Amino acid sequence: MDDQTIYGENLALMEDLRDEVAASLAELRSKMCEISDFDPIEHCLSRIKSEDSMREKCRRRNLPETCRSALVEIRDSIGFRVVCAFRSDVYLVRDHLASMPGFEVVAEKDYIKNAKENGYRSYHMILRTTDERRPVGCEADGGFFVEVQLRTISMDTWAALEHHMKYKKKAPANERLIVAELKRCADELASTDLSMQALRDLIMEEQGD
Ligand code: 0O2
Repeated sequence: MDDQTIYGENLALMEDLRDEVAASLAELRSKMCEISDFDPIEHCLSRIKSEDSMREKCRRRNLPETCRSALVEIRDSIGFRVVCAFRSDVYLVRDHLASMPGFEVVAEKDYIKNAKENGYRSYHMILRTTDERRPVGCEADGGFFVEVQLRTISMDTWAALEHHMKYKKKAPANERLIVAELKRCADELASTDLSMQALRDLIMEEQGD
């Protein structure tokens, strides 16, 4: 393994970018609490992908373990997971991120409206810096990427459990049954998310919010 970090000289700038997006989300939260007394974000996690995970992902994708692979080919070196109580909040946060100065949206996948076959639901965005901040030492012709996964609490609970099963070294004996049950639960949770959203809309409407 290289002695040098796979991110080369970019790590400090990546940390600044992560802090900037986190600060923007914190700003949105306080603004929304002031306006409507409703925090759109239940919790938010962010990370710079660890050296080991990034190298492992390069190998999984048959890419050389280089700074270029980590910052140009792979787009989740900086990652956020934003968990919201309600579906509409997911889209509110999405709109906020899409209008952040200094960033553009380069890809989006709405696995909430178009759930994956296994039941996975989440809204994925890839943002990229549009200002002068670009990775150095890896022939990047664009900015830094930031991956954001947005979901409701129930989608998050489901994804964590499904991830746990998928990455277990030994497949469970009753895997087919578990996969089917997970799918059923995902659909039930999605239906409850919709009911909760309708209830919230009703309550807010009656209160004239
Ligand atoms: P890791 O090791 O978690 O980083 P892209 O990253 O866009 O180039 P892809 O696979 O098209 O590649 O992206 P997609 O579908 O947007 O998925 C990105 C990430 O979402 C995945 O990371 C997972 O963390 C999560 N994800 C996607 N599908 C599922 C799913 O079915 N179940 C769960 N639990 N999580 C999922 P990676 O890239 O797989 O790897």
